[in-house]
Amino acid sequence: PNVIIIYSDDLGMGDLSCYGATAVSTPNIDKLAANGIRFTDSHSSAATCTPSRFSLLTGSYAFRNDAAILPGDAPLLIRPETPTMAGMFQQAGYRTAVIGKWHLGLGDGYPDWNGTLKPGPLEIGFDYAFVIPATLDRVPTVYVENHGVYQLDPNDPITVNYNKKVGNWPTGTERPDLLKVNADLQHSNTIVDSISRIGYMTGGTAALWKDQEIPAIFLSKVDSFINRNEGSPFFLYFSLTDIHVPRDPHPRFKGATAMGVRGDAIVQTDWTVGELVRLLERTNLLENTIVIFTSDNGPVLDDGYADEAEELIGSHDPSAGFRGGKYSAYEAGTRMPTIFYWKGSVDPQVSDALLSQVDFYASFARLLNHELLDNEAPDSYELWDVLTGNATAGRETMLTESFTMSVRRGKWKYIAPWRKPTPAWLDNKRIETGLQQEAQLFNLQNDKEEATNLIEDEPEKHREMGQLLEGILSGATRPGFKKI
Ligand code: NG6
Ligand code: CA
Repeated sequence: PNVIIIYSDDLGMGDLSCYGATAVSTPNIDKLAANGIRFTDSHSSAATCTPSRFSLLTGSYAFRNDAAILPGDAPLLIRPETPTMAGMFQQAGYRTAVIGKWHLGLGDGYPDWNGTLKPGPLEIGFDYAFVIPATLDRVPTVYVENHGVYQLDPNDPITVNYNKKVGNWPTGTERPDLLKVNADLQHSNTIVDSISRIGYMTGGTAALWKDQEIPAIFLSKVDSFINRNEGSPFFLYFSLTDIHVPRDPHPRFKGATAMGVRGDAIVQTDWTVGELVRLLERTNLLENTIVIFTSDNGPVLDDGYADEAEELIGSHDPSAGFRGGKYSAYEAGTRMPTIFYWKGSVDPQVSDALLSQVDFYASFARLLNHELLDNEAPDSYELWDVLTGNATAGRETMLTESFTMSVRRGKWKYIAPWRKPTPAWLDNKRIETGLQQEAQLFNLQNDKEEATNLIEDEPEKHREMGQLLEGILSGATRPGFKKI
């Protein structure tokens, strides 16, 4: 079968109606859920984007590579010699593509925006790439197709700088009157498309993206990728930019919810999924295509722009009753909406199995009959039967990363102490990071809200969970893995 992983950005489990949302309706995603496996305890490897994406593609916990949120001008984080899930599909004869958000760095050293951006996705297993380099709120605000900036006019080269202003395009600090949405200081650098961003840029006018058009542009690239590869199976990592900030959905979604742009961006996400499914139907591929829908980290309301996400949230709970959200060590940081859809090939059900996105790698290896190399996918567990709803016992233990590290063993959850200062930009947000000087221990069985810290009451469990974490930190967890 073809395999598509739809990876949304900053979408919470509670943001979808199939997980209980009532203030927004997501019929297209709900349809996949109703006819597939809907997971309730499936996790990204981290509470932020870059580390989660690193883990998804490499089957490795992100700390093994020091993966943290990357600036928009970072070099490629995954070294070309690292085995990736895309590379595995490629070896199995699939055509592979990444379309959407990248945020794993480009190039060696400093990216050459006006030349060849290499190494990048094409050097780590993708046959085709059409990406935005980092995040919607970071410069350069251009698409990259394969090895170069898309639609760049060579007479109008791009300059990017994350430390000081370059060129004479106004910044949000200088010209707040030009903005469609106000932003905090970090997001008040160069203005592009009436939105100020993190970082400074100038040049590349013909290549600049228009925020409202991004989902349709991605879909058109998906359409041509699929049509180009008629006859051969494909693996598509479809990495949506919704619902990350700045949220500027297409005007057709304006007012689709009473929650402002954040709610409307959820509706746009659902539309994108619907369009993709219709494309698969049109091309007669739906029955032979596995579609996974999930997200990279938990939900956040105010992430730098005054877009009224907080003011208009009403009783909507993006964290679906769990504590925390994006950046947080608590459950909602990594507990992701996760749907496995394979028309006609799985028994629709809800699964409470514990699962991590690092497991997709080894699980698809099983599908492909690919025997993992000694140095491949160090933390990935083969859970194909769980993914497809043929088994209910998922992982027994799991690591998740925020700034600190957390481990699960069954329903027990341990959050390691954090004794360094919280980054200043995070400190002044109203975000429950879960970072505390002392360790925390919860029993999610009867305390899914992580309200009662049992660290004093359960010294034995404390020791056991601490040891579990030490063990994970000291080496790969996949049986059979050998470093070479
Ligand atoms: C943070 C940004 C935030 C967002 C995040 C990455 C500031 C103050 N905040 O540093 O806006 O871009 O990085 O989000 O700079 S993620 O989903 O890609 O991890
Ligand atoms: Ca994200």
